[in-house]
Parts: sequence; C-alpha cells; structure tokens
Amino acid sequence: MSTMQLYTHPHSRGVTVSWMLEECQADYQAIPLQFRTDMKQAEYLKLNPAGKVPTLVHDGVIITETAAIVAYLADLYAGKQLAPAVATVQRGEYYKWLFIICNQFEPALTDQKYQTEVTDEMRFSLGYPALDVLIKQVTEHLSQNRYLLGEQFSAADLLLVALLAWGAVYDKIFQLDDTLQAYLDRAIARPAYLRTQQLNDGYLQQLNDSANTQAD
Ligand SMILES: N[C@@H](CCC(=O)N[C@@H](CS)C(=O)NCC(=O)O)C(=O)O
Repeated sequence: MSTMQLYTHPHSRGVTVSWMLEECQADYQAIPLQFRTDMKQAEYLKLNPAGKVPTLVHDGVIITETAAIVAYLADLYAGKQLAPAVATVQRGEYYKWLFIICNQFEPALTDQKYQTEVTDEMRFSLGYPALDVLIKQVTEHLSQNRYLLGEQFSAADLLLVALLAWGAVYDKIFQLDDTLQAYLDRAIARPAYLRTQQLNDGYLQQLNDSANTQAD
C-alpha cells in the first residue's frame, strides 16, 4: 500500500484522523498546515476547496471530511476490526451511529456552542434534535454497552469520543456524567490515542518553529 498524506493541524478535526491512522498503524506522512495562510493557498484549495483540514490523499485520490476519511480507513484496514463487515446487521447499526454523529450530534453541538436560536418550527425540519436529547440517547446506550456497537471499539466510537472531548473537555459546552466520562476515559487510554497526542504535540512544535523562522 502506498504512503498516504494527511494534511492537518494539531488543533483541528485532523487529530481525529491522526488517531484513526494510528489505530490502523497506517503508512502515512503528516503535513501540518497553518490556519488562514497555508490552508487558503491555491495549491491546497485544489485538494480541499473549503480551505479546511483534514484532507487525506491516497494513491492520488483526495478524501475530505473527517468521518469519510475515518470510515474509509476502517474498511481499508479491515483486519483492525474497527468496522463490522459489509452487509451484516452490525454494519447497519454502525452506519446508524456514524450518521447520527455527523448529521445530528455535530450540528447540535455547534448550535449550542454558538447559541443558535432554534424555534420549534425550525426544529421540525432541521433533521436533528437538540444536543441534550442526543446526549441522553448516547448516555442510555453506553450505560448498557461498553462501546456503541457493544463490546468492540469501532470507528464510530472514535468519532463520538472526538466530539465529546471537543464539547465537554475543550469548549465545556456540556458536562459528562459518570457513564460518558468512563467511556471517554476507556477510549483515550488506547495506545493509539496516546501516540496521537505525542505526534500532534510535535506538529504544533513544527508549525511554531516555521512561524518563528518566517518572523525572523
Ligand atoms: N466537515 C469538515 C470540517 C473541517 C473543518 O471545519 N476544519 C476546521 C478545523 S477543525 C478548519 O480547517 N478550519 C479552518 C478554516 O476554516 O479556515 C470535516 O469534518 O472534516
């Protein structure tokens, strides 16, 4: 398999992809980019027209969107068992959680972060409930299951944990109860997560060093 390139920033959703690449023990090269400058250059906009990270390039094919990249890697490294086999009922449940996380949890989190006013009429057609409804749903599920799919940690957990960490730990938009805290702790104790933290500290240093060199 050829080396993949990950365009990322250590304070971004790119960390979620880093974590997945580490889970898969993938062969990849990380290319840290500065916000506002590198990400808005014409060359990079050809890869990701939104001017955002992460972007993964594999065999010349460009894959954007954190969840798409994570789901792609789960299938590519099927031996790591981070996604159930295709055409099984477990795969259906896995898709359910992936789409709840992307289509419901993330927009609801963003609404709460930015205090977006959502009227009942808007809610009717918005396609996702308020954040507290989703937190209740995952809390109830995880109070009876070690992970979203039962005993086995999956790519869906990795995406949910990233959002829980963002919302509860970094932005403090909501609090984790004992169930969610224990779930988060289990996930971030994984060796791949710990390696990801170290790697991203290194990317931050690399970006700071290059910014300082340019300022000299
Ligand atoms: N939907 C995209 C969102 C990517 C995104 O918003 N990335 C942020 C960092 S977490 C970014 O690059 N922001 C910089 C900018 O927009 O200039 C995904 O899931 O990958």
